[in-house]
Amino acid sequence: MEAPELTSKQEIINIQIGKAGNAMAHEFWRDLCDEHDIHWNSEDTKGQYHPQDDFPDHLHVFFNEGSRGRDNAMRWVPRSILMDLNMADLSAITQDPLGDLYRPENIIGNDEGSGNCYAKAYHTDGPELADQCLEMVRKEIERCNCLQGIQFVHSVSGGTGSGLTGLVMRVLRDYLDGDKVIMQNFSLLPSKGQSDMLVEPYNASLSLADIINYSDQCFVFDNSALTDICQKSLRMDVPKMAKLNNIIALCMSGISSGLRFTGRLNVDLRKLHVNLDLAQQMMSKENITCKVDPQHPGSQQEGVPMARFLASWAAWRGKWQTSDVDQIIHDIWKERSRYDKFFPDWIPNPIGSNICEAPHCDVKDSVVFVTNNTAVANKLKEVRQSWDLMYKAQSYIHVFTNEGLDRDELKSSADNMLDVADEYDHFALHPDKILGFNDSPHEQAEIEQELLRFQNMDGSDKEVMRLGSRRGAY
Ligand SMILES: Nc1nc2c(ncn2[C@@H]2O[C@H](COP(=O)(O)OP(=O)(O)OP(=O)(O)O)[C@@H](O)[C@H]2O)c(=O)[nH]1
Ligand SMILES: [Mg+2]
Repeated sequence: MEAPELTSKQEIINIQIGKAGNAMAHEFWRDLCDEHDIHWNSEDTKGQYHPQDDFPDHLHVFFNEGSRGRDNAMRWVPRSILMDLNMADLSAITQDPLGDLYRPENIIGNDEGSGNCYAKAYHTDGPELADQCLEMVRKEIERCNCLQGIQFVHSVSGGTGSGLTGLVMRVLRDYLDGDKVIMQNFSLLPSKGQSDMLVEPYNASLSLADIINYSDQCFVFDNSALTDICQKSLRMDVPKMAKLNNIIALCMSGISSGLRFTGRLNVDLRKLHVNLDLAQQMMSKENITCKVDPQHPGSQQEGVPMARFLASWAAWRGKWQTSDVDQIIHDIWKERSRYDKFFPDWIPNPIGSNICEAPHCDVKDSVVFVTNNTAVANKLKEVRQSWDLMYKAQSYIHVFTNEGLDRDELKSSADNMLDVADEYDHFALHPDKILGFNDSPHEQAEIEQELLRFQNMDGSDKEVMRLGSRRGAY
């Protein structure tokens, strides 16, 4: 069936890089196909759109129109570029029934391998692949009406996910030169004590420096937090990798749901029993995708300031009433709520929302809560600590310098990471009363400017999202 022609076509190009990146994104595409009723599991109708519900689908955001089959049915093609320096890992993805949907020319890889090293992927084996990727992006842009963004799905721990992603981001930023195309990353960060890769801290610091340089917003995950969600919230034993990827996919599809569906106006929605339980689930540490404590009370001893929510956004999916959603959000940050102190009073209306009536394909009624929380500084410091241990012992530095990476670059990537952490701490430590007497004139001017930025926003989730992801602070 034809997809309904809907409003503006604002396309997004997805680029999935490395083993974890491809596996995570593959689950995202499975969710998208299921939610938009694009068949992937039946040979006869593969890629075809057979709507089963009356939620209008904006297929063009993530899919291209492909060729027509014998029955004249259109085949929809994910707008995705798949990259890896290890073809064997890529074929695991492309040989899956859903793998047939990808455009074959957009599968870019070789068998060089990165040796798990950022520098090898960035300097030695990556450039040729990055050129091919640029060529594919050019072609994708030609097929687009108005490109709104490019998203990267990758891990920062592996050589390919870190180095090749950084290179491709740099090449595309140069190519897009000032265009208002949003770049966003879905990045898998290292988990403390779980590393299976020796040079992970170097890869991670170099990759985070690239994200700070080139990306507009970054959504972070780590396997240890995802495992906790599976075990504590979903009561599973030992979750398989695929389950972790499902949770990432759920977040990715939730975040983009407002772009992919139109809300209906006169819906007869079931009145939902709203209670604080939901607010608690949204705020629960057990449901966080990256292992930090967004409600950290702070500790002078450890030099950790109290965590603050700078800007947040809730993507609701399913049968939610606007009034109920407003109530839940208000219950979270209203004065004297149990979370009140974590919301600085110099940020008015700190939580934006959007409601998408089309539910997630598996979980139905749900909410994805995205927040720019200062506690992420601890994650950055954690990576920096393991980096320091390696660097002090001068371990494996030659692996990177032999591949053309400057020692200073390695050092400055780690410093960048710490700068961003400091910036977060600075915001976390801001006194709650605006323009407090203790602030220096310089600080006052800074706060005033920040405040002005907040006030100039119309409160729509789009704006909040942009705010939550000022470049350099994600
Ligand atoms: N959540 C999740 N994590 C994964 C998956 N596959 C690997 N990882 C983790 O991701 C991290 C990076 O590994 P890879 O993705 O294999 O690395 P890469 O980007 O292919 O880079 P190379 O080192 O060049 O192979 C490791 O810490 C793995 O534990 C996956 O399917 N899902
Ligand atoms: Mg790999």
